[in-house]
Amino acid sequence: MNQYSKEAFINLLEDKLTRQRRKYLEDATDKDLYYVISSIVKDELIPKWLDTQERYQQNETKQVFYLSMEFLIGRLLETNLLNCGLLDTCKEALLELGRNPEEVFKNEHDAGLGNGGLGRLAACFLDSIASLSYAGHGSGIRYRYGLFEQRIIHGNQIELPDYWLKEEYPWETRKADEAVEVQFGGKVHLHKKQDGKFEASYEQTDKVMAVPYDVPVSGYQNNVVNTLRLWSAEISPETSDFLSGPNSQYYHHLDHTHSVEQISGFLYPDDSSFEGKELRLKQQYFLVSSTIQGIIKKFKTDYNLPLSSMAEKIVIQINDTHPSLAVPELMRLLMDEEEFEWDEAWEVTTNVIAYTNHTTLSEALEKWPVSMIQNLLPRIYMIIDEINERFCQGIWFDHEELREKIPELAIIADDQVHMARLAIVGSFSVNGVARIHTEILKKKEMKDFYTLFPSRFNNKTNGITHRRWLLQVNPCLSRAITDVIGPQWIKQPNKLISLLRYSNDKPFLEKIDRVKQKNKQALANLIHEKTGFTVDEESIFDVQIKRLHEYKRQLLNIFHVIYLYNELKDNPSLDLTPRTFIFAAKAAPSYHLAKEVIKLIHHVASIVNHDKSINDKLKVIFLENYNVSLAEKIIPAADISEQISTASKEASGTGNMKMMMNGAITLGTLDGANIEIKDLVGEDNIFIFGLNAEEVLNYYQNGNYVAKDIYHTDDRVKRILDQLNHGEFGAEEIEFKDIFYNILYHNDPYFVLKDFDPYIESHELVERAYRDKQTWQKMSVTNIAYSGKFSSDRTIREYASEIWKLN
Ligand code: 26V
Repeated sequence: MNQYSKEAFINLLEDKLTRQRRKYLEDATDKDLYYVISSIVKDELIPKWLDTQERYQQNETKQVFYLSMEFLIGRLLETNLLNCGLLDTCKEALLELGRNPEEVFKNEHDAGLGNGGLGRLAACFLDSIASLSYAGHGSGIRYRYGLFEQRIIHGNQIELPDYWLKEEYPWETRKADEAVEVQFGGKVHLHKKQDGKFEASYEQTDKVMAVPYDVPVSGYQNNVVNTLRLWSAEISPETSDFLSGPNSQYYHHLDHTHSVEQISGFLYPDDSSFEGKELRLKQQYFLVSSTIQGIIKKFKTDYNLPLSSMAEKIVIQINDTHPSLAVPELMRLLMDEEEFEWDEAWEVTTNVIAYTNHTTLSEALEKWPVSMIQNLLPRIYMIIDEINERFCQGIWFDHEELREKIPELAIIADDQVHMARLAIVGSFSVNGVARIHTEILKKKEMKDFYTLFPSRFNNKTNGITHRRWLLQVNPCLSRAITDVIGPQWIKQPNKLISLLRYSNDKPFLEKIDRVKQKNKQALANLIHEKTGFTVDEESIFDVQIKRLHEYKRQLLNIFHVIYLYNELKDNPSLDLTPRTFIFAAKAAPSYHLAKEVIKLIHHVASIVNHDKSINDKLKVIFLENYNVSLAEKIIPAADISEQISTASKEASGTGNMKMMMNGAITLGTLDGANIEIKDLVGEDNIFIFGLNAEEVLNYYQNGNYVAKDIYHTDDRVKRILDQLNHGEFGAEEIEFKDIFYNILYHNDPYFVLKDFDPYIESHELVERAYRDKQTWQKMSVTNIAYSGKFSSDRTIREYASEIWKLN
């Protein structure tokens, strides 16, 4: 595939080292090598990048733009090497030079421009789009600070700024010549022109320059390089004139510069809870306006078509409601800049924009105060108002049966703009991210919209890129797979299904087991290095890694650990398969209860891990600063994948897919994509427990769940809660009272107590299954075999053929 021998690669490396870093090989640090190898890879990518763009232009290819406030891309060097076919050569070259490739790759700072699932999904999608040779690009914000770095001090989460751009980021190219201007505030006037049409003029707006930085998105060994365009907010040249003015103006200028640069200053660290912060709204409009201006400009130069035909060539997929101002912004640009009539503009807009919903949690639904949008984006507000007016009138006249529901359907209601409603009304496709999630949208959360627009709703079950999450992070497993079924699975992940033929093949099972053992050893070393704790490599590695949220129920997990600990204390000779419980999770900085749970996990860990009387049968590990790179280390070593959300709450989950693909067995509820995993692997190859979605929703509706009853009848539960309440796991007595009160006096909103008993039972089944090595290995292989369905290649093919209509 590539032109370099190991020797040639080493020569190139030496040459670049001297020219770019003024260093000889002997003196080069790992960082020097990182930068130099990145530059070699960039040289490989750039001609392909240019060719790809030219091809799209020449062929007037239909293109999709994936608009997202988050792209959690992690490190890129290894991926790009793999995609160029240079990974093996590079690794061999480094080894020959006595260098450890991992140590070199580690010098890349994770690009943590996302919170969790939604941002990582965007990154996996870009990978699949390019690898399947589709014309699709990402558009996001170049936050100067990514998601905070987490430190834990005495069990407390501390947030440190993530200044990921401190050193040069080698993958980006600044494209100053493609900057556009974004306007905020000011006044709008509508004038009637001679032909009777209205014209909008803007006065005294604050102008901000949006400067794009392009990052290449390479496809897997197919010569395709698409673009992730990240926009940065800068002071507009018009305003810069102040610089030469008198002193007061100078300071005013500095102040203004500061507030402009704030727009791309940092990523908001909340996920799943909406706060109406003005700066966040600015960020959203900044992303949307710059992206769509860029698209229109490019459309005019590259396509020999009128803008009225935009929908034939352009799709804008919006990742949740965060970029839903795309609807009024596209309307605005078409009407105010391109002289479209309302109906014409509406026709284009609603055929270009498609919306993906990622949550039904009511607290996460975006609703902006009317006054905030009016002040910050007066023209946009006028347009939203008009969309709303027409939409409500349409219901009034054409859907009498829904007249009463207008207040629940209106885009503007109770002095707020409801962004999900705007997104549904303004787009041609609305999709959920797993089968059950889409069903809940259609039957419950968005029921009336589904009645209005049945053909818009569709499901696209999430996926993950198997290139990163198997091939790259687990090379030994990948080799073992290729050894038996050949390499076709890399291009066609569905081929992993052939592994079923080896699910009784003892030598293969043993090989898979050795690989897992090796990965567990590596993780054990990392755990030791990071926490000082020694864990038993033979123990069950039971893993829960995801954002910390009540609905994800890390609390249920730690309650089980406390239960096991209590059992061992009562009976130290209890025959228990040793377990290592591994957690990693960031909590939103203002999410008090989530932070309490982190603290509880740490306090339990410090008691359990130091208690000699339990003979190392239990260990509790919390790895701090969960991010993509840490996930890459943990996932290949997982035996059990904890996916224990309250049923109906987790839209899909994607960590479940990553761990399944690496041979872990899911222990989970019937929620999100767990259900689809279960349907594939069958009940014997997964551990399912607890309430299902219907039961949960019925409890909520009927209000007939009483947590206190369980506290009073289940001694195990009472003991744990009393231990919390009496400060047995706290430094002082008051610690963990909030958790206690939340469960007993707020009636356990996420059914931790209700699912406690079935969860314990399920863990007992896990333990029993693990004792029978061969059965376990067979389960593991079965999971890997069926995981091909969860490659994001499958997901992207579905988007491309059913929504985007790409070739
Ligand atoms: C929500 C909000 C609320 C407003 C403030 C800022 C903010 C930032 C991010 C979010 C994201 C919430 C939605 C989300 O992340 N959903 C997750 O999407 C994954 C990919 O589809 C899916 O696997 C998870 O189940 C779902 O929770």
